[in-house]
Amino acid sequence: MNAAEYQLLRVLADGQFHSGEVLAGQLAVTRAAIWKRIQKLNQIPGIDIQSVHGKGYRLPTPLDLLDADAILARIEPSLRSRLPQLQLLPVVHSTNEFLLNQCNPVLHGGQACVAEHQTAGRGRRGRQWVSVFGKNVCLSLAWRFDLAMADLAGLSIAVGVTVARVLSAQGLYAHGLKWPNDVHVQGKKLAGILVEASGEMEGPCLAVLGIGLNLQLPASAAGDIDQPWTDLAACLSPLPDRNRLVGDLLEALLNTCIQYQQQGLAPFLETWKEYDIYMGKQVDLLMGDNMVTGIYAGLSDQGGLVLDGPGGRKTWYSGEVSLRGKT
Ligand code: BT5
Repeated sequence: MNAAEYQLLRVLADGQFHSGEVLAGQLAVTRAAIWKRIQKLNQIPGIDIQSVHGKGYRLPTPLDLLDADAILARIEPSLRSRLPQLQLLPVVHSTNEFLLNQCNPVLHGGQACVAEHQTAGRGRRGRQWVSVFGKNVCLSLAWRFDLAMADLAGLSIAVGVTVARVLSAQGLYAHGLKWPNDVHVQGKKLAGILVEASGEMEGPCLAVLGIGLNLQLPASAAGDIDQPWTDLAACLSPLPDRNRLVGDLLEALLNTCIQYQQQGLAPFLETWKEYDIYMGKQVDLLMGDNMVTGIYAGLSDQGGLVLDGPGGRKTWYSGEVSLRGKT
């Protein structure tokens, strides 16, 4: 989506009718140019601008588009200096990929990027993260840690705790955390976290913390999701303002990075327990073609999964966990 199309969408975001003539005057182009832009916009998943003879164009429901001022207004002023760059992108492959490629290595503090839509949003191990335009949170924060690469192993646990706390502060109470990086509501995935790091083995390291959170995900767009999923619209009313939510997540993430640099994972582990959905349950842990079964006994100090299995207690650092008998 180019800047002119995004500008047109901003006018239409109110969900009201706008005639082609008025739009053309407002944006100083021809009516034909407006029509062309509408056709382009309608090719993007989640955008469905209607055209009604004699009335004009409108979106069937208003869009809560991203707004940098509204996002930054949620971040405590003393923390804002730790975020020298916040970029809003209408459409990008992946906010994590964007920051990994663009991140300024000498910048002090964090660089964040939020997108209206990702065309190649990514999960772990090449999996896909699905989103539609303007109705989800696709947020990444890049942060330079003066820590060895191995010390970042628990970062996605800390980020999970951070997201869970922010959601609690919005009034959600039914959510929990599934090791290593999912936020679930009643067995359905609401949000996912992807931490990607690069740097020297002994540090410093650049970590990009990515959060994908469904606000309103239409079922028509979710066909590629191969597990139960949900969105905030299904479990929280009223739905939080999207910019405020992004601002709150960013503020919390900045605090998490600062705390993790100083204290590591330890302060987050206690809170993880409050949200842990599998504690004491019999689970399967799938690692490629191998599966181990045991009683889920919480997390190790490094954020690994502790399982009490037939061979005794063991800690695992990768794999997909599910309740026994469910995939
Ligand atoms: C994750 O991976 O859950 C990490 C997702 C991180 C997405 C954010 S968005 C901002 C930043 N930029 C990126 O490119 N990525 C990050 P994983 O645990 O591997 O889970 C992936 C699986 O979740 C998929 O295989 C689907 O089964 C499921 N899934 C995909 N999209 C979903 C959605 N919108 N809601 C719920 N589940 C989804």
